[in-house]
Amino acid sequence: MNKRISVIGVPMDLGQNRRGVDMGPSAMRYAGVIERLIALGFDVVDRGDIEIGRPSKLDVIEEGNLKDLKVVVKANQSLYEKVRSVGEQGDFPLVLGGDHSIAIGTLAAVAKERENLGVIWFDAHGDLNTGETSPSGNIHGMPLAVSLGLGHQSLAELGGYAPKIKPENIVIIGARSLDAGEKQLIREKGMNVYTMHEIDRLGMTQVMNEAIAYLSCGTDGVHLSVDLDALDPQDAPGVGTAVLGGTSYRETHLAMEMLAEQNMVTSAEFVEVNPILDVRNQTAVAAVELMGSLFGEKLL
Ligand code: B3U
Ligand code: MN
Ligand code: MN
Repeated sequence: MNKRISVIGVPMDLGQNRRGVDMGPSAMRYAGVIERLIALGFDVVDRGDIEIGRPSKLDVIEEGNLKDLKVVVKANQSLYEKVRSVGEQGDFPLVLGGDHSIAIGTLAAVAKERENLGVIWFDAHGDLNTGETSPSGNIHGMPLAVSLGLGHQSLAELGGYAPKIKPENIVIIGARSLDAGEKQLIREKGMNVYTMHEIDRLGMTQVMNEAIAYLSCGTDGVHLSVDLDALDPQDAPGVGTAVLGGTSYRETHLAMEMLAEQNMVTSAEFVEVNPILDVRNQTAVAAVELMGSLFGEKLL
């Protein structure tokens, strides 16, 4: 793993309906993310926050089932440029959200110079909707579909190319709330999804062993995207769309620890921390602790 980590905050809350997730980057900084990574021996540069615009009323009328499309595209364009520039300097990009719509910009940047980027997507959801299949019109439910080249052109072609990712290079872990259109897309593309059913049956160790073995062949980098709603709401209550029956605090740490041992992750983002819905910053603290494990923190 690179010795220098560039931390980029994205105070985005327009990819979904609940305000507050824009405070995620502050909450994770307050929970000590920078100090924690420095203590692990990394050179850490805090690049500050991406600027997020405010939507005009017209945007909603113009774009149908894609809420706040223009502002989401604009912020993702800025994020894309920022992640590209730190990547070109050889830094490890660590992006703090913000809602999951920001993965559109992160992925556009980290996939740009890679033919076969692998993606590990921890999430209760598939984030595989398009404007046509989305029940909500919320863009945070669409970033994986966008990275496959699906959906509105201004999203899919961000960074000037599409698709970003091949469906066979994606592994989704923790899913338990998939919409009809998402299930259909998963079947059509034969995508690798470890739902909570597989995690219950196989255990996190086997799930991660399989995911790691699978992505070790043929990928030229791995992006890790952690939506805190993958965790059970007991362990991560501060998220906008909590779904019962998620991964436990320890299971999720184990997953991060196993990734750290492999030294295979080349970029990461932690998203959907909503301090307004949180309990004493517990979810932001959990996110920062998970980052500790991902970057090699050991219990002993
Ligand atoms: N699949 C639903 C709900 C959802 C997606 N991502 C989150 N919630 N966090 C949708 O709106 O696309
Ligand atoms: Mn998500
Ligand atoms: Mn989710």
